[in-house]
Amino acid sequence: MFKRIAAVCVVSLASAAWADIQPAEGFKVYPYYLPQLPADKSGQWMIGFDRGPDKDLYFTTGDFSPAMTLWRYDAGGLAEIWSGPDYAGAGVLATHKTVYFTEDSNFTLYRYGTRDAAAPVTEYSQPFLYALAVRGRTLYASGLDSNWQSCIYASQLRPDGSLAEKPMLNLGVVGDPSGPLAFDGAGNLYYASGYLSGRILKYSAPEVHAALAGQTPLGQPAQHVWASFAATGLDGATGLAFDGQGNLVASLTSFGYPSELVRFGVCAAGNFGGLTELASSTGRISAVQLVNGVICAADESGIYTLDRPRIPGDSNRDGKVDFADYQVLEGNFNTHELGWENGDFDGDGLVSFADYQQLEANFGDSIPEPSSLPLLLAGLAAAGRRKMRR
Ligand SMILES: [Ca+2]
Ligand SMILES: [Ca+2]
Repeated sequence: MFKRIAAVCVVSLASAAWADIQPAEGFKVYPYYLPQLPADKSGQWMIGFDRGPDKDLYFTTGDFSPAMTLWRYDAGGLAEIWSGPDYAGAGVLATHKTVYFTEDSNFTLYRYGTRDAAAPVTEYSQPFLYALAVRGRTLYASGLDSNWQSCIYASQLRPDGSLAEKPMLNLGVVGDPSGPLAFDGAGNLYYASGYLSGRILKYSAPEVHAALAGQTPLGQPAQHVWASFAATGLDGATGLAFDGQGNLVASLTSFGYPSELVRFGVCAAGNFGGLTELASSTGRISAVQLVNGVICAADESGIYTLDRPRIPGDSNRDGKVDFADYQVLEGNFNTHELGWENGDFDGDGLVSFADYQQLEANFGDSIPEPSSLPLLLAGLAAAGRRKMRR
């Protein structure tokens, strides 16, 4: 039965062709990181990602041979951490000093200590773990029980990142096919169906605590429906994250593609406050994460951010390209820095001459130090040309 689900995924995803994400009116799509994988892995596409507290980016890629790879992108550039002959699972979670990721061939959860020299280790196995989330020192996962009912599982984390509870605690049946989960700042748990029902459930922080304490399981999904997105025509979600304003952003699909990125408004009282479409794709928008205050979403080709229109070169996003932006770029020049805010405007993970050219082309007239700027720009341009000739 598990193999059959994997086979459905194969059919569903294989025909989705690296499609562009199209922004909704008023928004634009910007590349956050489009990895250049080595030739022997270039056929793999992005599955999941997370950026840990140490700012390193971890992501998985995979294909249907099957093969999957865990990568890290940091100051040293792109590094392969682990690879195996497995279907990549949806879950990648970078937290504290530990990265967790899942594969969907044998439903294994791997643990990787980012400060250790050791390779990732098998931490836990249970059909069918789908999405991962962490709050405090507790790891949560959505998955199926032996009766094929979707449940929320949890385990305390030991100091070394290993799971204290194996099997993981079953916090209760949440009804809908397994989808992503996320916590708001107050510890309320939001859970989106993976397909079929098109709704998001909400369990309050006290309800989660009671379930963790073994008092009252979560359960009663019909009484916990927070929002429905059936009106979008899509019935499932693959990614869920809170944005910097406390609203919930989700990638929606009907088991593959097409897909949409939407924002569920959260009212002051915590109620659902309306749906805003951010982007759509004929392909598959999957993992969603808040990175440095900006919502990032992955499709097959890489990670993108959705934002109001920006001017290329405006690294601090104050609406003008000026000396402050130049200083950011200069400070990071020729380093492996991710993100527009660090001067990587084209999303190749390197602050380079190509980024400088975008800044130069849009350089505005509000320059705090007009006398010194042309010289600085000329110096940087020369440095860039020297680098390019090499
Ligand atoms: Ca600026
Ligand atoms: Ca760049």
